[in-house]
Amino acid sequence: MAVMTAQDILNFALVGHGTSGKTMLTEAMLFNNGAINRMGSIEEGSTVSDYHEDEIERNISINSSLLSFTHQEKKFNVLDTPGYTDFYGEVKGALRVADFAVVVVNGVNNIEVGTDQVWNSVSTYGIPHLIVVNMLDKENANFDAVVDEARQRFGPKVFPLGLPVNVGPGFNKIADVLRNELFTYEGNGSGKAVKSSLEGEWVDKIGKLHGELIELVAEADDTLLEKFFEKDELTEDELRGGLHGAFMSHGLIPVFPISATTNIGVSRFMDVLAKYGPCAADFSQISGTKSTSDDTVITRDANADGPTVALVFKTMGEAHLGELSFFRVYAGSLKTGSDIRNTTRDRDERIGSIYSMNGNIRKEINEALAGDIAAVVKLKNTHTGDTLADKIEPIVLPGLALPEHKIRAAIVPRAKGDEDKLSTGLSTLHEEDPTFVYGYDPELKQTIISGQGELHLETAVKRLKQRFKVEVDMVQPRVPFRETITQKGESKFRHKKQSGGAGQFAEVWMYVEPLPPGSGVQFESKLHGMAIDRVFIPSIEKGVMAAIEEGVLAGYHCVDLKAVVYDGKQHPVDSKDIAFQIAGRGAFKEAFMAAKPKLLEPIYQVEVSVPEEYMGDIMGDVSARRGKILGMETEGRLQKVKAQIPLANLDHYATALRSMTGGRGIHSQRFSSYDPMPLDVQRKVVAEYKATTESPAG
Ligand SMILES: Nc1nc2c(ncn2[C@@H]2O[C@H](COP(=O)(O)OP(=O)(O)OP(=O)(O)O)[C@@H](O)[C@H]2O)c(=O)[nH]1
Ligand SMILES: [Mg+2]
Repeated sequence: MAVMTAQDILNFALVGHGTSGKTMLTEAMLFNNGAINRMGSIEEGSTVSDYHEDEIERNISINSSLLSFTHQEKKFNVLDTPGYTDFYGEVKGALRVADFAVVVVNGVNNIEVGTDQVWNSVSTYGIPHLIVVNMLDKENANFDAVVDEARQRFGPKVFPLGLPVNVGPGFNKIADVLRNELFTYEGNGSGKAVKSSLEGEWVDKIGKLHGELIELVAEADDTLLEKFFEKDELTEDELRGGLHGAFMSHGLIPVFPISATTNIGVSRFMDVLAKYGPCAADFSQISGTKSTSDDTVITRDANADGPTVALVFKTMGEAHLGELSFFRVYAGSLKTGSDIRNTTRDRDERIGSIYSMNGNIRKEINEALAGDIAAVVKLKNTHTGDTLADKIEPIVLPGLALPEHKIRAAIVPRAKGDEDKLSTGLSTLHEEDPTFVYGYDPELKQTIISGQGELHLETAVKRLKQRFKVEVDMVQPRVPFRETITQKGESKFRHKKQSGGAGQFAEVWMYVEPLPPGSGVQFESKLHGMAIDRVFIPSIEKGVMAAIEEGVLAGYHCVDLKAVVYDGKQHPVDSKDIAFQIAGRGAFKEAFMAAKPKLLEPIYQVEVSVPEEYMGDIMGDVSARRGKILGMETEGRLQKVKAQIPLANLDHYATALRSMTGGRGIHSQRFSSYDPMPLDVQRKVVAEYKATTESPAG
């Protein structure tokens, strides 16, 4: 493949709801282009894009893949992203570097919750986008219904560039709005079509749409609009000239009818993109900050001659090759053997072999120019989201906007002595995929991993085993309940040990009182007389703090209270540090129990989006989880429910939602507050704690 410049490079991401046919669309594109001589299939695990073992096993995309090929002298860099929401970080990474997005919609299921989700992300990035309606060879496919729904949801600029003819198993023709012609496909999967004149009802139907398209394109450009007002039409050349601009300015959101598996409409889609699609050179400026510590914004021309700027949007460990960093060059070029600065981490890097990628088919290239997307092998200090830039003119590009975590689990290594391997494995996985997060939680005393869903975490655990040779079990993380008090409580606690050996004596008089929520804990000494020597105050405090960490009622941290020591007693010989620590701890516990203690539990704010028909199930489930509905909103065919649910009852929510809705619901969750636990639940938690701490009777 010749080195291509930005005018000839198209960078786009395929995004959409799970199993809408993104990967099969890439397969058809590769076939039409001659990169492969037979289309693979998802069921046989033989596609170019879904080549990883876990993808083949589950018949879904898990990683975004880069597929690069030339079509009509343009280089297509296609990022095929997973639709399964557990891997949404991959979508965000791809959209960060794509110049436009192709939203793939299942022609039977219409706009789904995942379509909405990607649409929101695409809008946030502000990049041009188009819609591909797939699966039109299926019995119940309905192209018009998708266009109607998409218009309602995403606005009047949504416009079909072709209408499918013979939708259903016989789908073989497309009436083309741009050319006013009929494309008849051979019907043997070859992707080839012959053009002919439109006939019958299609003449008027397409003629009318052609007229509307002219208006839409004219509206997107002031000079064209003037011409349109003068003559009440545009020439075909003017229409074509305006198409690219309309697409770029979001004045036109084209819709293409296709069937990926039978390869209908795909070649026409590719041709239109090659001719009118945004190319990398259309995005002529980049901006970032001076450095990670200096957020002065700088803007640069994105051309191949200037200093190099590139962004790593994905890192992946590949068998037999090690880590590959996928990058997009924005300015200058990245060359094998050159030195570059990782400006995000202030480290130097030497660029090794660079590959143009087609799934796992790699072609070594020595250089990637501004506008291109490729992969480089083994960068020592560079992780996903980092900027690589020339030392002479450093710049830090915005990193990836990552989704919030949706699920947590605790992990326990199966074998002792695996701690080092585990921590290397965890940190590598996090560096590759920043949506996978880990850490030791001192409050829970567990190593916690978090991510986007159960499958995301399972995939990580599997990679730990396969790549880092460490096996772990995933267990439920403890829930960080908290303990607090509701009124003042007092105690006078004496610790005395005067039999055998050195004696111990300390007496602490203390009271505790509640503080407002969120205040944490305070310790204060209000000693008036000389009953206790001041040197023992830190000992008492240490004892109190130990009790606060250990918990009193059920073994959880105590919060929102003040402990005050105001008097006590001591012994001239037997009073010492340890004695006052013990007395401080005892006094606190007694005072705490006298202060009507209660348990608090973490409450999460949960937002669920589902098609209307699942609302009943969702609401029932929320209340079964002791949740409260806060509100509901309609978003097109979807309903968005806001609720508060205790973390203790949020186990496996993503999975439960998936099974309640057949994968048609998504949710997000985030910590909201600590609330008092209902008494019956509290009794249970306290009883469980007692059962584990008290020795069995007898
Ligand atoms: N009949 C029919 N089936 C299709 C078509 N496109 C894809 N499929 C099937 O739909 C299923 C999902 O296709 P994929 O290409 O994996 O869809 P995807 O959007 O890449 O899925 P994820 O990446 O997992 O989100 C597979 O069984 C495909 O064979 C189509 O045009 N017609
Ligand atoms: Mg896929």
